[in-house]
Amino acid sequence: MNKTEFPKDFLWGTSISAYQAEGGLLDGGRKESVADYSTRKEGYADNSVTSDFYHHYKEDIALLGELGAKTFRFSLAWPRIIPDGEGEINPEGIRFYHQVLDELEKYGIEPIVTLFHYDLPLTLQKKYGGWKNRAVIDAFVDFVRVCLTEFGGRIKKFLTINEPDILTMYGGHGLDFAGKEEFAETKLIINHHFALAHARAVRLCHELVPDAMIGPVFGYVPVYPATCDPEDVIAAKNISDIQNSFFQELFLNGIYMENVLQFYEGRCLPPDIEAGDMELLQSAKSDLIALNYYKSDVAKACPEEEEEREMGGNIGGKKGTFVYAKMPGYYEMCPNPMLRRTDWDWEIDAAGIRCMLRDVYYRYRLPVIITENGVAAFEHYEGETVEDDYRIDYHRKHLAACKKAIMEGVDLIGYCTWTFIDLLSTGHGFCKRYGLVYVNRTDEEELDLKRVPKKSYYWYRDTIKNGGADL
Ligand code: BGP
Repeated sequence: MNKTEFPKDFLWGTSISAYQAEGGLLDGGRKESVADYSTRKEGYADNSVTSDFYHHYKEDIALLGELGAKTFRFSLAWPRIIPDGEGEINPEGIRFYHQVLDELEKYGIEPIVTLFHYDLPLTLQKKYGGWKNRAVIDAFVDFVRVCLTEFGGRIKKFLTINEPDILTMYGGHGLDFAGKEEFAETKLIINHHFALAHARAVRLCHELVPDAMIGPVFGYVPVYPATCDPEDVIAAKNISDIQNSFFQELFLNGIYMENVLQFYEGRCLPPDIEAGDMELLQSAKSDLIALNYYKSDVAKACPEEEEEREMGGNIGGKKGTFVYAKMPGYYEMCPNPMLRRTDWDWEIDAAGIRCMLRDVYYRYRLPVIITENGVAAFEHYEGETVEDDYRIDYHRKHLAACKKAIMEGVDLIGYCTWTFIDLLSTGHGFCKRYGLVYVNRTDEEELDLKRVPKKSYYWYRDTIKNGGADL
């Protein structure tokens, strides 16, 4: 391969998830999921209609075709395929995804499919209390079996659980259905169950669809030390181990990092490791690693006698309102004076994606794919299009950094922008937009849901066409 170019078969793509884009909540036999509750927030749209991909998929995939996308990363909604989470399969749900796959095939677009993107069927939450109960792992594996059997002939890249790291660190997304305290106490148990569910899905995929690839999805956030003071370097390592390496080691190597388990001692219950668990985790060998990248962090040392401070997210998109966490004896997070931030205080850092790619690839030596990368903004459509030059700038710089990582030897097989069409943000309704394609609605009103390609859509189309030659 000529290392100064993107590989010829590079998977240029874009991404959505079911609960954030589909809508059609009770259409076609789908039943409720925890996401249908966790997205109900005063002043914001919920997931009942969102971008209505469920009814617009043909039009949307035609736009994907015009974009020249080589891949489309989406998720299969568990409550659409097995509405109660276990037991009866819903033929209409299966049919819907076959129709989506038909459309993708028409345009020669390869599907990359996430098996769990936060939409746990509500029945499982009510019956078992959610992921903290091992019964949910069995139900998930049965769901995966259905997906592999039904779609394994057509889908050759599967991803297991979206961002177990971000879920464990910050909760939400229905994991705290029974209350934030319960989640805080059981988070390592839930994460252990995610890891077991992942491992069983990997093994099942290898057994049922041996020509497919399967792997985890991490939400990796590189951490820089605030200064070259060795204590700041240790602080950055502390938080990076807690939020990044701990999960990669568990999901990819079946190992628990002792320093991170020590950190959690007294803060929450330990993982409920049973006989055979670690062997199972170690036996499940992933074929690829999917990475979602948005931002980097900065940490400095935090003396033991300081007071602990919880992270406070900037929910409303009012710049400067983010509250940085402080963990005495471990780290204090702080802003990066070298970087610009979005309205939601997410640092814009193209070099960070290169740091991440080199770190992950050279540690695990598996093909990597970027399944999410993008920038959010408040946007309005007035007239012809949306002039999102900042998004073009963001993707151009991040792709250029990816190209450098490829030149440095990283086996990066693809890049998906987050998102294809505007959709519901995980925490901030519809006004926090990431799309290459504007969807005409607001948090308050559904409007006509018209699709309007933004300026970034046309830029990405040209970039795909010339194979990233201008990057
Ligand atoms: C990732 C999730 C996505 C997505 C993205 C942006 O963690 O995988 O589902 O939404 O973050 O986050 P947000 O919507 O909160 O801006």
